[in-house]
Order: sequence, then C-alpha cells, then structure tokens
Amino acid sequence: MKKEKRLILALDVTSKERALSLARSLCDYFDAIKIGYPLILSAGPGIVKEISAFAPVIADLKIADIPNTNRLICEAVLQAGASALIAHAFPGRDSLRACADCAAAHSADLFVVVEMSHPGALQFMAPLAEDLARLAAEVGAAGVVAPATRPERIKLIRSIIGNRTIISPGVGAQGGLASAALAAGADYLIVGRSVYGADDPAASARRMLLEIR
Ligand code: BMP
Repeated sequence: MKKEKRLILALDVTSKERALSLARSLCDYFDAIKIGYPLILSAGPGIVKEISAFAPVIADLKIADIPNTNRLICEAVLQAGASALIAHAFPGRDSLRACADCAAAHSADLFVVVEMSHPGALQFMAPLAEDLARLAAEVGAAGVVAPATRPERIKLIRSIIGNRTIISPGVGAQGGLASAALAAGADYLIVGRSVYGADDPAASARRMLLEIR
C-alpha cells in the first residue's frame, strides 16, 4: 500500500454496481479500499477481485475465531484477491498468529484491531488496548487499527508498536478530526460515509485531501 494520499476508502455500500462505480470514480483519491461484511455478503466474494482492479483491497472481516477457522477465512479472502486483512487480537496469540502466518504466506499485510472508534469500545476494549497492541507487534503485524475519535490513544498505541502502520477510522461521520488523528501518529485515515454518502463523493474526497495536506 503506497503512502501517498494517506486515505483509505471504507466502501460500506451494499450494491455491487454502486460499489464498482464509487471505486472507479474515487480510486485516485485513496491508497486502498477497505471492504467488509456489508459489501462482501451483498455482492459475493468475487467483489474483492473486482474492487482490486481499482485499488489494493483491505478485507475487513475482523477475524476473531480459533486458529484453524482464522486460517480458513484468511486463505479464502486472500485467494479472492485481498492485499490486506483486518483481524481482532482478543482471541489470543495462537489465533492472531494463524492470521499473521497466512498473511505472510501470501505477502499480504495484517492489520490488528487494538481499540475501536465507537463509544462502546471504552467498555471492554480500551482497558486491553495496550496488551492487544503488544500482541500485534509480537506476531509481526504490518500495523494496527486505532481510533481517530481518541487521538491521545493513537499516541499511546504508537509508543507501543514503534514504526508499524496505524490505520485510523472515525473521522467525519463519527466526529473525529483528520488533522488531530494524523498529528497523533496515524499513518492513514479510513473514511467512509463522509465520502460515499456525500452528494458529490469526489468533491468530498478532494476536500479531505486538501485538509490533510
Ligand atoms: P465511517 O467513516 O463511515 O464511519 O466508516 C468507518 C469504517 O471503519 C467502517 O467500515 C467501520 O466498520 C470501520 N471501523 C470503525 O469505524 N471503527 C473501528 O474501530 C474499526 C473499524 O474497522
């Protein structure tokens, strides 16, 4: 994933035609496109390859199972054409390592969720975030997912993971500020509704690029 724009598009639409049309018109503004259950379940796994014609695809399946099932999920989505995966760390070292090994075998990047951006993450995840970040580093993950809604947490997580990549959702629709998340240490911002839900998605993406320049 090239760090040119520092933006990742979260393409959480459920129409295949709309997804492809948005990917085509927006790919110049983003370094990667993140797709997950909403689009893959609606359009089928073949959508991974189709979107990858426009930009590298990050498969956001937030994988969180026993090692063998994790491996099967990773294999399936990497064979479908994803360049990167997102997994949860809370199932533990063996489960996360299964994802890391599979990603490495496919020369794909693994991103590990260490703290989520929504308010509910404070209930169970935030107290564990430092341990989850340490585990992400231990298994050799390419990077982590950390909340743009709490820049101070990005700073803390950066102090644990060193120069691994931080991809950060929560700007725009969830209220986080792009400049604050980047200043705190995020490498990429993940942006969804504020772009694809805008009257003019390309204009919204251009505004975001100008804002972070
Ligand atoms: P939006 O900009 O529309 O809020 O989208 C954010 C995207 O990032 C969604 O795909 C969401 O599932 C994902 N995400 C998140 O918002 N917070 C997290 O902590 C982890 C995520 O993957």
